[in-house]
Amino acid sequence: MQILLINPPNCGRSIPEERYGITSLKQIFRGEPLALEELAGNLPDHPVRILDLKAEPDGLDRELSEFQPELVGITGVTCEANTMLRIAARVKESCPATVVVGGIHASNDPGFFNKAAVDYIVVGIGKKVFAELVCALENGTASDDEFTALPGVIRTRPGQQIARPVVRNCLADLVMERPPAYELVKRYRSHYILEKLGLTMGFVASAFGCPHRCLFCSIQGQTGGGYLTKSIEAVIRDISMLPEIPVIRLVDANTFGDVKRATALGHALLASGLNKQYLADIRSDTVVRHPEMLRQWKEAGLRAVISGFEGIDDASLSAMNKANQAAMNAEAIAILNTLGITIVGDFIISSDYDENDFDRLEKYLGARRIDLPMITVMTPLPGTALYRQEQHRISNHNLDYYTLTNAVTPTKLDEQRFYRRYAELLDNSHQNARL
Ligand code: B12
Ligand code: SF4
Repeated sequence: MQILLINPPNCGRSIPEERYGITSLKQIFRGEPLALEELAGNLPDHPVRILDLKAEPDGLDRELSEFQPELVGITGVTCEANTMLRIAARVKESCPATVVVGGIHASNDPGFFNKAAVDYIVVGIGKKVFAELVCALENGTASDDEFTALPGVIRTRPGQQIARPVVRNCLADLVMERPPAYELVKRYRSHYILEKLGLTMGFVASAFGCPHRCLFCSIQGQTGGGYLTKSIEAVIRDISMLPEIPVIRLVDANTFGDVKRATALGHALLASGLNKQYLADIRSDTVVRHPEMLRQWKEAGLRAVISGFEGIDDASLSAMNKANQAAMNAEAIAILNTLGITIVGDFIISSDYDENDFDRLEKYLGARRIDLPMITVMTPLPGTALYRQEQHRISNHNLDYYTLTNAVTPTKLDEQRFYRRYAELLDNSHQNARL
């Protein structure tokens, strides 16, 4: 079966830009569509192509007419969901392919895709079940009920309610014996650069899900709440498949969620002689409890960590169910500074922020060495616990704006003032930014 896997173009809309001409808050990121490479890696018996519209925004029509796919898979985050539907509709207009959507938005809010242009929605890790779905479609014998019996697969029924299936993924779903098909994005490689360093960067997944339950986070929808790790051999193998690439971003939500295994992985990276630099996500409490692990990872090549500090006081952390304290954040920053590990620090501002709140965060960032602060606006992403709590307050339901840089609930400050302060905060905190 001819299979085309599509990564949507950079999209998402910006209120500060559209209403107030503030362009600095719109973020453009680059990176390979690892989700699609993982899926393709488990389809060895089929001709598969990946179309990355982030690298090649005008490629859709050409690819559809040249390749004539029989099945199209589309991935995407929440701010890309409307675009995913537009791509699906374009596919249906131009060929008779079956359209399947998956990824973080489909996993958290599958009902959104219950539309005529979409045939199947895949909830969760998807690597194993997607191959099973392809097989069943190719055989052409399964009934709708049999398709729906595939765990995490939903047959769309536009106009009717569909329920989110209860999916709790397990290790077998990672199909880790089959590596990602990195070769399918070879033609796009030069696009996947870490601009700040001018270096090419490759993505490797070493873990899925997270053992924590932060209120705003959509990661739980990916695995059904579980935390699953690839074997150390599989991680080393995947990194080795990117020999020309000096920087590896471990794209896990939480690379260090199992400390024993993370320590073993650090040892293996050091012993492997791969000689790469790594970027990985870690919680601040893990840094504080296991500084020796970070020291060892630094030796193995850990250049930078991405850490969700999120708030600057215990009250805000507790309101987010972060299960962490401000003192942990402060101590982790000090440890990472001492170890010489670059810190990408995530902070979340709220639409309830007033002048005083902005002043406090600005002062906090000014007083600490956080090399690259990333500041987002608290966003009730559909499917999250925060969404269930805040849905009555949402004033903007257009998912194009769910980029985490727009306020989708009313701002306490005058809206223009809110975005001016937000832009100033970002500008000031990025004066000496480095990675
Ligand atoms: C790498 C990454 C990126 C890369 C994406 C590369 C690309 N696709 O082009 C870049 C840097 C471009 C990026 C951009 C953004 N990102 Co991002 N990103 C990530 C990150 C760190 C890893 C994603 C990943 O590659 N995982 C590994 C793969 C293998 O797993 P996966 O994506 O879940 O895919 C598996 C399954 O979901 C499933 N699946 C996925 N797609 C499909 C499709 C089909 C058909 C099927 C069957 C199955 C399937 O199969 C895959 C294999 O098992 C995640 C956090 C995380 N750990 O998940 C955030 C994350 C996905 N990003 C997020 C966000 C918000 C963004 C941005 C809006 C920017 C921002 N403010 O952070 C932009 C959006 C882009 C835009 N403006 O258009 C959020 C999404 C939240 C949400 N619900 O929307 C996340 C979860 C981080 C967070 N802050 O919470 N991101
Ligand atoms: S620790 Fe990070 S990945 Fe885990 S639930 Fe919280 S925000 Fe999400």
